[in-house]
Amino acid sequence: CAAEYAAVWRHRETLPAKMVTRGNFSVTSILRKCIGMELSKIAMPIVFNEPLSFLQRLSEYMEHTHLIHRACALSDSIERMQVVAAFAVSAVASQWERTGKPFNPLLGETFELTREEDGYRLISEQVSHHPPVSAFHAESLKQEFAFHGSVYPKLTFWGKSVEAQPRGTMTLELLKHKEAYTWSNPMCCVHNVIIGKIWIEQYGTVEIVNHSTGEKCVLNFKPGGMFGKELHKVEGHIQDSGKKKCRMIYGKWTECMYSVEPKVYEAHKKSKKAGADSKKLKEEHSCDGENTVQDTVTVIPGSALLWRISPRPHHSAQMYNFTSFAVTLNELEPGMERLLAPTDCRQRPDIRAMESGDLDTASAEKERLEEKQRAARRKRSKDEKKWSTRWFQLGVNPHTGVEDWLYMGEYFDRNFADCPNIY
Ligand code: CLR
Repeated sequence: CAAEYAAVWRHRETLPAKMVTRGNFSVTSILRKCIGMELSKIAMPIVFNEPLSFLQRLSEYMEHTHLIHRACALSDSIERMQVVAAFAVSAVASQWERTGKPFNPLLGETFELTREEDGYRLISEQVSHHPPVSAFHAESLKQEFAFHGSVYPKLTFWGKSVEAQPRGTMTLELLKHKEAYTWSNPMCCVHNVIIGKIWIEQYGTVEIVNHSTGEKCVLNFKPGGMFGKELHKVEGHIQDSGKKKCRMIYGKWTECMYSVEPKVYEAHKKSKKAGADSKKLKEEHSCDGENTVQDTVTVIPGSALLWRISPRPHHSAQMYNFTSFAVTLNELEPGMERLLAPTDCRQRPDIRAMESGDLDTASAEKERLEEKQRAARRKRSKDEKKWSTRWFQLGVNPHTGVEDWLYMGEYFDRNFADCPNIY
């Protein structure tokens, strides 16, 4: 039963209320004591949040699902890898300019998302609280693909910046091609979280492996460096099972990705070194009515465009820098309320209150929910009972052989009778 709620629903384009700006909220005193600490141990005032749960934020990996559909339709495995690489990069593109802290999911919290128009549905669950672990599983409505993973974010507060290491494996299965690709996401560092101009770096090597063919894509997310010249740049290559480079991939995770033949790439590099003129195509990309950002990617002639980001919605800056996709995540579609699991984060009163601009209620409710969670844990330990997850189970990822949280199915049968009462 795919069409469960409104078949045709125009998703909202704005949030119900304007965001409350952080102003000159004094947090220095709180934060001075916290350098080097794990972020989850620091009680942050709610103005630093964004009205989404971390489970919803993770589902933003799905914003560019059209790329998975495109990969499914390609008959050549190297061509598929190119598009999968673009998908892996696009999955982290919504991080750009985002500095709000999503709400920590409560243990047992879930989030479901069905997108008929994009042909998939997703379910996620908070499977562990200490350490926090979120598991998600997305599947095509026509059994064409599955995309799943678990994220164990390790967050460190460095005074001016927050560093997030999103441990955990992403697995993309293209069922028709009997292929599985795995990778893990790059590091993310948010600079000037408290004051100053914020900027976000994603850096590190992401290795995408096609387990059926042995082909690999190695992507290097570059750190900003001394003068910020390399900021947002992603470069890499695809190699066949014999380790021969067969395609170069380049671009920026904030903007677009291209692929080109290695020969052409090398020739271009040489000519640039020799000082010969390289054709620079400036691309203007406006993200908001107020601040126009100029981004440049030097396009090497002969390249193929793999992916381009869509512009942020109007007034994104007053909506926590959300993308159009993020704006819709906490929306209650008609008929949805009676179908949702009682654990779905759309039902969280603190997030709902923050979304409608009522920070006092949001803060009080957050406090209440966290206390309820602590009380439930104390009771479990007194009764010597263990928490059991509802939709996912700890197992072994068949492709990597590494421990992973695997979806057990049945969520969409909607038998929610034994869901825990967490709100
Ligand atoms: C980045 C993309 C990864 C998964 C991931 C894990 C943790 C997230 C991080 C992403 C983005 C930045 C993040 C972090 C948790 C907290 C941090 C949202 C989504 C925010 C910016 C911290 C705010 C801190 C305050 C002091 C304001 O694949």
